[in-house]
Amino acid sequence: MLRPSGLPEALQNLERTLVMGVLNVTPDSFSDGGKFSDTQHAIAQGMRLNSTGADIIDVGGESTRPGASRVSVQEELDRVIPVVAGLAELGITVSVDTMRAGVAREATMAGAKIINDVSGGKSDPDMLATMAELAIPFILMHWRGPSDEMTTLATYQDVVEDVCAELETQVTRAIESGIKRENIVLDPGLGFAKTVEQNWPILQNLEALQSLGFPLLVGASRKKFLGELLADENGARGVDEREAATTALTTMLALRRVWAVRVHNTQDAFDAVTVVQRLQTL
Ligand code: PMM
Repeated sequence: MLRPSGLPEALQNLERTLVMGVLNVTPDSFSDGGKFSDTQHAIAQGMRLNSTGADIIDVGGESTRPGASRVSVQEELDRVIPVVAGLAELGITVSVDTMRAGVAREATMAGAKIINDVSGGKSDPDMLATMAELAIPFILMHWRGPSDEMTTLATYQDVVEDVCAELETQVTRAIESGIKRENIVLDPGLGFAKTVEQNWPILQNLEALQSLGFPLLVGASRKKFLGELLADENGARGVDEREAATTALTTMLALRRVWAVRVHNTQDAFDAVTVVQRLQTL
């Protein structure tokens, strides 16, 4: 299984798909927004995610849901840094979901071990150089534009080929900026500048993404395309009722040996990846 170098030792040798637990410290994220906006609650929730199977806690201070507007740098720092520091102090591996180089730098000083940039270094012109300097794993996601514009950017000739080509271009920029190849993780960015239907061919053709030669992280958890798939006469299935569908995808992703899944329900994901690991080690 491909994995980035520079991970904490405990994660470096795990022979299964890792579970990244989502911890949004924001008042407006689509799934858990508003529940954990206070630092102590957020740290407690991070500990819960960790004790129920999360290998990594992904702390985010800015919502990326479609239509969301930006928060100030100071607001993002105030939300994220105390939570990163609190969890890191407990020995929990933390990644930080940020598009800002300044937040990436401060978060690393506070103990974050991975930076997860949904813009893949496109949003902040200083991000790639900063990541080169920090020299820790960098999750580079496929991204075409900010959340308040992305629904208008979902036009592709061939979604799988175009996503692969755009990721490859961004990887070249990252490497030219000094980021080490072995620190890069790729992510197709499900739901980001993708219509509900465009997510499926990406999931069906993971080999195309894997042939780029990097570890993959996939974030499908509770996303709209699952709610739409499971719609009934009352409309799309609600966010809290997409768990079995999420776990079905986690199982498929583990069978395809992706490096990590980013999920809200860490226990279900852990159980699924553990079952797959057992089957793969017979
Ligand atoms: N999705 C969201 C936020 N951050 N990061 C990565 N690497 N991949 C994703 O798919 C991704 C992400 C949006 O979901 P949320 O609001 O539940 O955090």
